[in-house]
Amino acid sequence: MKRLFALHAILFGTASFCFAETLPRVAGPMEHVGITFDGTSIVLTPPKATGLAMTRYEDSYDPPADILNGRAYSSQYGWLVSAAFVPPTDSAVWIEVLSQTPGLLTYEGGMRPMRANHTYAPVFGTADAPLRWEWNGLMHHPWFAAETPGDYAATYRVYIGDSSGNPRPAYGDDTITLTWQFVPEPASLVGLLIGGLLSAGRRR
Ligand SMILES: [Cu+2]
Repeated sequence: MKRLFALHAILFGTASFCFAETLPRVAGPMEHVGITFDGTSIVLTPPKATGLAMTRYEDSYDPPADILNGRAYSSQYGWLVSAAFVPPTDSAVWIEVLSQTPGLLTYEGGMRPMRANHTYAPVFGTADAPLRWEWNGLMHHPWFAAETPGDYAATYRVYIGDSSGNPRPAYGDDTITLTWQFVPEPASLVGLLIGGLLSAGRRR
């Protein structure tokens, strides 16, 4: 009887934890890629840290954030104005992925506290999304994710383009490479506990 009660307690604890955590987590400090325009060229400032951790949780999110379910992810990197500027007339700032590790997945985010309102739409080549993405000038933390443990990297070009994303060659661009590490986690504690209890029951 005691054993059964313990198992129920663990299952109940897990279920209530999952229901409470319906939004993706925002682990770690923000790491910004600074963006400005000096009148001639885009100028980027690298984030303070690189090789950021992607972490896989036992959470289950509701759509549209469910694209992160079962995957390791991070929203630490973000695009942010480093010095106020006005783009040239009839122009926009575009961010284009030039190369990336196969298996790196990216979804549209925004400001981290606003994550209940993010679209979680695929961007930067994920699920055949365009490689180019128009930046609206606000702080934007995309959701970077992966299914397989390993090292990940992506190189982006930030440039002045027209409303369709065609580069305007009169202006200079800048590039930045971001990196992540998805370190495999040990088997979940809850899974081990339940597995242990079940095998203990079978042994009887
Ligand atoms: Cu930020």
